[in-house]
Amino acid sequence: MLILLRQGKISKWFSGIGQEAISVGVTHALEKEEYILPMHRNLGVFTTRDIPLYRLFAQWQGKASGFTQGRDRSFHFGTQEYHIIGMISHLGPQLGVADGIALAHQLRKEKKVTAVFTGEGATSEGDFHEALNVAAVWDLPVLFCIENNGYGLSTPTNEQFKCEHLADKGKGYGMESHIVEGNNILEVYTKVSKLVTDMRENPRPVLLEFKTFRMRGHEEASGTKYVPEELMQEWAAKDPLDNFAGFLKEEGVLSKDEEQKFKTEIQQEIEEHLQKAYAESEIIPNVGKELNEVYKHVDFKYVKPNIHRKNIRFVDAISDGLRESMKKFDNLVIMGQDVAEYGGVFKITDGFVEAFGKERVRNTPICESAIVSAAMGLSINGIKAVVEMQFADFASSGFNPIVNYLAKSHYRWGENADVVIRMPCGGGVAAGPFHSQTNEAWFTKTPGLKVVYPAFPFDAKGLLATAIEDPNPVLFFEHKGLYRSQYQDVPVGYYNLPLGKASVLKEGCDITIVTYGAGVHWALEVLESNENVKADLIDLRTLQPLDMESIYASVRKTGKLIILHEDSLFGGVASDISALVMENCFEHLDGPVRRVASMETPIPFNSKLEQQYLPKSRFEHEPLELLNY
Ligand SMILES: Cc1ncc(C[n+]2csc(CCOP(=O)(O)OP(=O)(O)O)c2C)c(N)n1
Ligand SMILES: [Mg+2]
Repeated sequence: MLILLRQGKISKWFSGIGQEAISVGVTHALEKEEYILPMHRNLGVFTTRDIPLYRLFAQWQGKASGFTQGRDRSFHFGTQEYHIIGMISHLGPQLGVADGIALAHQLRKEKKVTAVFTGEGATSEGDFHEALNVAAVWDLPVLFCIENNGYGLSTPTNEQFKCEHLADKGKGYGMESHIVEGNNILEVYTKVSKLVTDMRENPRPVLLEFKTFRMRGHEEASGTKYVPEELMQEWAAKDPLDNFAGFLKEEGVLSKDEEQKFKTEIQQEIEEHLQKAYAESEIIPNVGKELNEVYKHVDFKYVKPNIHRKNIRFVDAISDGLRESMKKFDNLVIMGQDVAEYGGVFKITDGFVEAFGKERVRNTPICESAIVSAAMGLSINGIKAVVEMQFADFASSGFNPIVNYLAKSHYRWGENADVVIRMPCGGGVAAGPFHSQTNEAWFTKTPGLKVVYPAFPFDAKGLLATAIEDPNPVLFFEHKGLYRSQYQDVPVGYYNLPLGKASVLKEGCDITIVTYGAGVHWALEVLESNENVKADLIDLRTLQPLDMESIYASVRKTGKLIILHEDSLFGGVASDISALVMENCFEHLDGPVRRVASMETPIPFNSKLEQQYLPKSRFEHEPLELLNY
């Protein structure tokens, strides 16, 4: 690998030289169908699972036949074929994903262990703490493997954590933990084999700290100047390969000739597979292909609503929709803070534990990042998940796995994230800057996510069903102000509605008003008190995919457009709609496109300040002004 790297025949690669015994030993101790989640130094996991080398070379050369088709580099890929789930660069989320995979096994009553790796540096991330805590509380059979190799890039362990051994942290999580001599393959293999055999029968997480050393730089370009020479010598004497070979020779198991024969064979294998990878075809960029593979393809099958309807509130429609999906999909799990017996802070899952059991309606510790990661893991292992954010504001604590893991996995290596994140959002309830935001633009910006934002009970129920059916990650915004103020006759039983279709609530030839969420109700109010304004009122319902065709059609007719939203102005959805309309309908416009949105401040608590912040009052005169332009 070192030679190939220097020759420029493979791209960036992180050496595991000195640490091989851990990857190889752990992987050998697991069954082939048990998932392993490696890090950047774990080449031994991939080779021990017998992935043909040419496939690895093709990945590192960014070839079309690589695991990511040239879309991601180095070890950043997974493969269901080999039950290996590769990392994202952010390191920590892997640990929570392992929790989700293990939970899926546990729900199906399968006796399987999941192993996940981390460096000692990444144990400083909050994700490490969150994932261990969740695994402990839920008794998940996850083997957490810390490779303590002395450095995180250039930072030595004493600048990374204060405890003597990372294994000592196990106690704080109520978790069994052990220190393992990581450079001794026999010790690694025997200890791990014994442990996982027991964990399959007595499910529980176990924390292992493998003591080892990184003999090369973080990656080759960065070198090892900061490592004292004595340390290098000390650990060179403990080299796992030399020592194991020496041991086998002493025991009379391996002769010099045999050793040479193995080496020659492996060299030939490498050479042969390298040539094969070279022969693999190069990527030919194709815009359509790239765009098509961001999301898993969905064939929407319309389920017609029942004619029997009941007059219910928005909040009941969400609850009803969730309940119908729980009945339809027996592999659907709901996770969130206080969602079980308590029924969630908005009582949407009230009674769900009685109906579906505690296994499927799961209270979580307060750890959004680990739970979103766990939802990804559930999806990888065949379970659908709905995650309830207690308030949409708290999605920021799970932001990283949403925008980097859920959003990017399908594009990167074809793995979808069958996860819906419910987002109770919105202002007007005097709840201050952290319980009132409508943060959809954080997510509409990120390719790979779908974003739904209904304004009526009927739409909320039907779109939630579709969001849950959809195998892609969906952020589902529910405006808290609408929960108990909006009533509608909603069909009983299961039905769905397509994503990416706006609804035209009013038709008029003078002006187009585009909005969503609470904005729809503000616009309706204003139009009702201004009967001389003849407007098309478009409720977007979903923001990603976005129904631009309905907007263009209306603007071509009216020539005038106002976009209204509750989010603050800059970088909001209105800005993109405005730009797209200018680009595509310029000749049809008879006036400037107007964006009406909240002020550029955090959302304040005092209700007078809040009313000033929100765009409703500023919107009132907009239609007339534009009409008179
Ligand atoms: C969230 C995040 N911060 C920083 C980095 C940059 N980074 C990549 S690997 C690394 C060091 C990791 O150290 P450790 O966990 O000990 O693993 P090792 O490289 O020693 O195997 C750093 C700082 C990153 N990838 N992700
Ligand atoms: Mg390290």
